[in-house]
Amino acid sequence: MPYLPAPMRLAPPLPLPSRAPVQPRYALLLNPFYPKDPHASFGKHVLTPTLALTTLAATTPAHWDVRYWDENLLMGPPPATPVPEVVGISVHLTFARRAFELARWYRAMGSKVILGGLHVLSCPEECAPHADALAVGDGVQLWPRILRDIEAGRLQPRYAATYENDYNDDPAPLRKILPRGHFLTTTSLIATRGCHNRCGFCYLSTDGLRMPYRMRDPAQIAREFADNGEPYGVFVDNNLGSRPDYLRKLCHALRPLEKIWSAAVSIDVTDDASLVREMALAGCTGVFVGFESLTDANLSDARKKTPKAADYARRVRLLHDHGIQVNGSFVLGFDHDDKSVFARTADWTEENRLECATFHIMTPYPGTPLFRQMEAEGRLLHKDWTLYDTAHAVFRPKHMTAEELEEGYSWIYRRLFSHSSIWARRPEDWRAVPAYLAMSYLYKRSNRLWHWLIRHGKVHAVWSPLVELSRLRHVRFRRELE
Ligand code: B12
Ligand code: SF4
Repeated sequence: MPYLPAPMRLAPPLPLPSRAPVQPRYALLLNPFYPKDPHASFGKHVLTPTLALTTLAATTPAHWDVRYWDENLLMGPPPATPVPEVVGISVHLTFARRAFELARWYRAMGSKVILGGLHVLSCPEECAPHADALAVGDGVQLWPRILRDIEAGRLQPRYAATYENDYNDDPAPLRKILPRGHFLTTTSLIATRGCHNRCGFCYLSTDGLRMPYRMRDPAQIAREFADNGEPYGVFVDNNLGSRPDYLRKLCHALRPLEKIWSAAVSIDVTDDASLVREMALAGCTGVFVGFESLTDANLSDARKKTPKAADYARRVRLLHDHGIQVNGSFVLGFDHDDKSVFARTADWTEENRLECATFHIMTPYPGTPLFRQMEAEGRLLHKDWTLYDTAHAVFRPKHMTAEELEEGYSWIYRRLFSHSSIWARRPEDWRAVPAYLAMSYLYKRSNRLWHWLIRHGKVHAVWSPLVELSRLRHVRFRRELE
């Protein structure tokens, strides 16, 4: 069994509710605990913070005191005193149960609890009994309205907003509320929302979610990146490459910063080699690509508009030739997958020297076309959302059993994190090999170290020198490319 200490598995116990008085105009924003998958690196949970809470913080009126607590930083349960007047909790389906527990605890102390986030959007009825008010959709528009209504004593049970306003009107996230030392970088950036695709398994195809592709002014993004003072930024956009013309403009704005960054893009970003070159020159050192499957029939079942799987290898090579590492994301358990999918996917990942790969057991998120299909076919095994974490089989696959799917998932992670696989995937350019090996071993094979670093708030201190070295190496590489 891989290393999984209790603090990575179990939420911290909550003490008895405090009897202290409620502190007016104090709002606490919470990211609840979720159990970690021991097959993957613990590092990914402290790579960079979600922007949900910092974005809300930026919209909080100046006369409110706003604070942040992320239970996944292993600093214990959120503070009970002073008792906040308002507690805002971000709810995803995997940690909905914990979010409800926290809501009960704070409500017992007299706080008003506001629930928002993806799970509130897809399952509002389930969330409603646990909240004084629900925020369904874009919190940037809703949070200040909710606080105003609380001040005026007219809080409504439900607020709703779509994602159709001008994205340039959103304020920059308030990153200064974050405990910097606890993240590899606090520069999570978001330049766009939405995606040109609507894959049947993706939360973007949730009923009622209206999110056209919206883009922010590239100059504003570059300013945020510069202002936060970190050498490395992570774009948390669903797909930074949905509009190549926009990505090109963004790259022009980022290039003078001489910083490095990574982003999720769909593989069609490689349709135009000159765009890949612009990305490299602007500091892109890694992309997270949702290949999803190497079987075209699976991709068309999912309604993903994507190049043929046979062309993936050439496209990966184009990214590598520009010094861009590839973290491939694969979904396992599609209807055309049988037990051979695990070895085939692992072999392909090694043959094409993907520096990193992330695997997900196919998971039907409530409200999506995939969920409706599985429910109609009677293939859902249960609705215990805590297990809807892409590490468990929650449906009956077509060509294997649920147990075989989970075993295959565990096997493929073990294989990809093995010494021989790490070595097989080393870059062809020998100058890049030492840094690749150092990063791979520290990221993939050091969960004990990660646990220690997270517990002691040392993530930033220990990783910073390595990140700065990567930046300097990339700046040299850019000079050669120019
Ligand atoms: C950063 C990130 C992470 C980080 C941090 C996660 C965390 N919770 O701390 C890391 C890398 C650790 C991570 C891990 C995982 N993640 Co993740 N992650 C993201 C990512 C890329 C960005 C989140 C973000 O910052 N969005 C930007 C903010 C501004 O948008 P938002 O979160 O939607 O918030 C807005 C509204 O929802 C609302 N809102 C949100 N909260 C609240 C609260 C209140 C009070 C109010 C008023 C409003 C409000 O207002 C905000 C502004 O509009 C998203 C994809 C995406 N682009 O959103 C996936 C995503 C959230 N992750 C996802 C998944 C599946 C996972 C994993 C399970 C994957 C895995 N197998 O490892 C893990 C485990 C986490 C878990 N168990 O939940 C899915 C969730 C799907 C679902 N339906 O629940 C997403 C949507 C990706 C996807 N395309 O499928 N993730
Ligand atoms: S390409 Fe990715 S982000 Fe876009 S809809 Fe499909 S899964 Fe979601």
